[in-house]
Amino acid sequence: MTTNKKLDAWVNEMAVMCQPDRVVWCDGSELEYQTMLRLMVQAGTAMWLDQKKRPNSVYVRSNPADVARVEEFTFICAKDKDDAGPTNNWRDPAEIKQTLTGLFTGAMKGRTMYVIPYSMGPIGSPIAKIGIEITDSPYVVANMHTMARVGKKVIEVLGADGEFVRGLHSVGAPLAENQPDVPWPCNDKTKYICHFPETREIWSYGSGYGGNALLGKKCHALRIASVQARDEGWLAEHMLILGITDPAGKKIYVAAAFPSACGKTNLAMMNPTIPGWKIETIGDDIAWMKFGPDGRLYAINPEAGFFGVAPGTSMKSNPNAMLTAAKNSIFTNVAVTPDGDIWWEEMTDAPPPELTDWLRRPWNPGCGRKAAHPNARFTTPARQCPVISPDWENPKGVPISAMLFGGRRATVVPLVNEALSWQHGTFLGAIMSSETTAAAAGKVGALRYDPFAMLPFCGYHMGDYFGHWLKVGAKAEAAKLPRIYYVNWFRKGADGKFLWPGYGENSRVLKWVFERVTGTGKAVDTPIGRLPAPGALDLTGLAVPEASLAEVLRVDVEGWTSELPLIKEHLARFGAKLPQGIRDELAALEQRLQGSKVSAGAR
Ligand code: O2Y
Ligand code: MN
Repeated sequence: MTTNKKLDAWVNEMAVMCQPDRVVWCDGSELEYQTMLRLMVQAGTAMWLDQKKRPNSVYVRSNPADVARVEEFTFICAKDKDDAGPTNNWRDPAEIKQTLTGLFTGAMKGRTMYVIPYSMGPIGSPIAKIGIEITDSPYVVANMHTMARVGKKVIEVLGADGEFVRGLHSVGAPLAENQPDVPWPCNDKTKYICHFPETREIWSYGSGYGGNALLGKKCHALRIASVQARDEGWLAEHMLILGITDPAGKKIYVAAAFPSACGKTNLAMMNPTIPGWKIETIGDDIAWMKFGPDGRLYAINPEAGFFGVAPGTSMKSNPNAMLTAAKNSIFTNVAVTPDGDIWWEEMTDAPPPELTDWLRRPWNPGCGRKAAHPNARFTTPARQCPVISPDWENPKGVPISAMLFGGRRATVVPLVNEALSWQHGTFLGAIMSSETTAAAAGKVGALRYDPFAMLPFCGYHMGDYFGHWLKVGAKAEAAKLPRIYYVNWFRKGADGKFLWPGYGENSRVLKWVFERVTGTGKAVDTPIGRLPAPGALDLTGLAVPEASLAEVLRVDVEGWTSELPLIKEHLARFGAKLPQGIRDELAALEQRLQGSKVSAGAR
């Protein structure tokens, strides 16, 4: 199985503790994937979809108590509480290991323990990292097959003394002898998603869903990797990666960070509306970036698939995601049609006349309930995406020319704003914010700061994370660093309607970014950064009133000024760990805003 003594010893130790009926080392083969699907169908976890409509695809319904990431049970277990910082839940590693050892003892009785060797990133890429996930869930094995590179080749690359991230996962539902299983085993009382940054370990107990259980994704590729990146001088970010090519064939690569529900997957695989321009997808969720020998930042997508949110995805909003998920996919918590296909809210203009909803109940359009869970997901191979980049598996990664930060802001924040420097861009990332929508808990329209969209995913103190970004910038040649932009597709007018059409029209903003980094785009200096000069944003053929375009690009000095106390309060959370560079940028912004009011008053 492996010549790696550390791996062998760890798997044996975990097997002794978890007491599974058998241990299976995953080889990553197609046969293994099919075996997992069949096991899930036999257990009632999954149902085959109509094989003509959705070839080789299944439909899975989870336990209603296990439908999303559980941030309240997610912990960073660093030795020093201060290393977890104010934005993470913390547990003492020794104490929580004791609790977890108690929970994991006998946790896999009656089940199979699967050992999944996986590579985050193309196998053997200098930017990729290896992990081993131990799990008692066939659903996790099947999803990991799609989301990561799994199997024998990984064991070969790991070799006798390679390092790996240790991930232990159990649904926390041992079976007594002859006890029948349930379709979605999980533990509805106890859940722990624990990260041990110092020892590069993840222990996840009680949930079988998404980010809680597919440990390569958020747990490894963001929380643990962000700590590795800090220690080794690179960046592990919650960012999509795309390539954009102009009509002359010149191509650049862009990475972009947005909080959930801001259309990251849509942007990653958009069809541009401007003639002659092309967008290609490298990744839709995570970017790992390291400096290449030429001094530029190179990015890989550590994942091999998309775990996309289904509701809202349609042939209108994201045709390329729909086409990707046409086959070889797993659909979780969506609704199912009488003829064996899937459906979710907004997938079609009119809903089908009858469905079975995600809770197995009959559903019809007038029944007043959602057919799919709002966090219903499709797991689908990235290689099937019609606009996947030919470079998406390039082991060297792709050179990043620009980074976008963004949020959902109805007011104040303009369509696009170029940072004045890497330090200013880091400041813009640090103050990223979104207004909460009716779907989120809490007050509608309240500002939620989500620095770099990493709030739930940074494995260490967020103040140190800002410091790491500044250090990365300081050690690089400034001209070779990506330029940083803050974008906002969601600004609204006085009538409460969106000022900017979004979706494929966002390619106009990407075109300006392209032209800025390649030297032809014109900009004007403003107190908040550089905005497109008059005429610099290509608006040809765009049916949007002049007044809306003026408003979406307006620098709202009053609005920014009245937001300063909120920004200060947000940054104060990081106490003494807030880097001087961020303090300086805050002071500089305040001064520029003040100065612009004085000069406006003098005019
Ligand atoms: O609910 C989950 O477990 C999935 S969360 C997720 C999945 C794919 C991409 N991004 C996210 C996220 O929360 O950022
Ligand atoms: Mn994400």
